[in-house]
Amino acid sequence: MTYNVDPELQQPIRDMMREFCPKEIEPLGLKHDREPDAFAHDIFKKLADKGLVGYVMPKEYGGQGRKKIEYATMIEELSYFDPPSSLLSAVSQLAVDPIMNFGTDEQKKKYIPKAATGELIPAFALTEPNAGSDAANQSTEFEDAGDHYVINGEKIFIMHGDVCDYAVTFGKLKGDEGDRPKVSAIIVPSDAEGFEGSTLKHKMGMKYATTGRIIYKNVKVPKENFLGPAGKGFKMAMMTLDGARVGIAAQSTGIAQRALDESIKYAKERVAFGAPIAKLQAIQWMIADMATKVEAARLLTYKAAQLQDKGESINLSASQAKLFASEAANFCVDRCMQIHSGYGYIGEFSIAEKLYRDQRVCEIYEGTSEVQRLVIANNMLRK
Ligand code: COS
Repeated sequence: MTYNVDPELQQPIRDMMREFCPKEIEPLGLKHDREPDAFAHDIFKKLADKGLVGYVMPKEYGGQGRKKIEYATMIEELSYFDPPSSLLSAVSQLAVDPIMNFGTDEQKKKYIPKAATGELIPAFALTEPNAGSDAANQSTEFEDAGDHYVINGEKIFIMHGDVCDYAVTFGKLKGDEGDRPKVSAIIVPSDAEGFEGSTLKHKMGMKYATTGRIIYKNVKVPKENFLGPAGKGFKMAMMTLDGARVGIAAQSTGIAQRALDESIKYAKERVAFGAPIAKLQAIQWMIADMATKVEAARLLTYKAAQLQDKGESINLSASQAKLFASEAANFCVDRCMQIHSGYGYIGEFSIAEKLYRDQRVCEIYEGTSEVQRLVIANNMLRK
């Protein structure tokens, strides 16, 4: 039985996901994983129809209005069955978050309800070729042209940037040539002339929650799309990422748990030297370490989600959860592969190979492990 911090809220979600995902999601995921990189519209629709895309978006804007602890549980379970599917849901949440927290009423009404139902696919466009970990180093420019802005620039590694209907785009006002540009944000519809989204090919894992490049060539955007206060975009982005990191922690926990469960199953079945390999201490120690890391990852994730629900700062706890859970998942997929050996390395025999590929990016996106350590150290040292 998986540990819950709030059984009344969490267990029904687990039961529902364990019924829904093996039938409706996992088989589609396995199929798409063997195909060339393309957004899984069929899975996205199934998730949206089930309310799992607008899961924490407010009810008044067409979402389910769930708490963050419920969201973490849902993402963990979805990721257990199919990691890329958990991204299909989480990316819409990531992109809508700044609109929810900093948008005008008109912007919220226009952009959130259709994202909640999956009718529109949003993207969060922060990263640039020269602004990855150093996210403040934005080059994309918004030029004031009277009643609209003209956007020029390039974004890369943008989840769903290739298929999005609109991109919450970060950049700087033209003319800001300071060492540290004052970042602003604007909502850019993808059908605007000069907006070019494309798919980045041959991704290692998470293949059908696609990653894109966006080029903005003289894209005209009405001023009503400007998001939040001018020059406050960096803080808006960082606050959004704090929340998103809890989602990646939940996703990592789901992957780690799956790797553990697959390892236990295989270790009991596989006979070597006259007995199941689960009898060997070498295997038992791997299982023990995996189980302990999974549980610690889960608890850190729930702690951060509960603090979010209380409206407290999660800058520290989100980074701790994301760092630990993603590295725990790395440990678990690696040991899962080792336990399965040849049968793990070849995808036709087990899920170990797919888990191994899907996991790796959890230590990279929404801030690398090194960035999480930086955030944690900053929190410790300024006390
Ligand atoms: N919430 C609110 N405000 C924040 C914040 C947060 N989580 N993090 C930083 N800020 C504010 C600071 O308070 C500071 O404000 P003042 O200038 O008013 O003092 C300002 O932002 C700059 O903060 P800081 O100096 O800590 O920022 P750095 O440039 O050193 O950035 C890192 C630090 C590396 C942590 C940041 O750039 C980062 O998280 N990078 C990774 C980006 C990322 O995750 N990308 C993933 C891809 S997007 S899907």
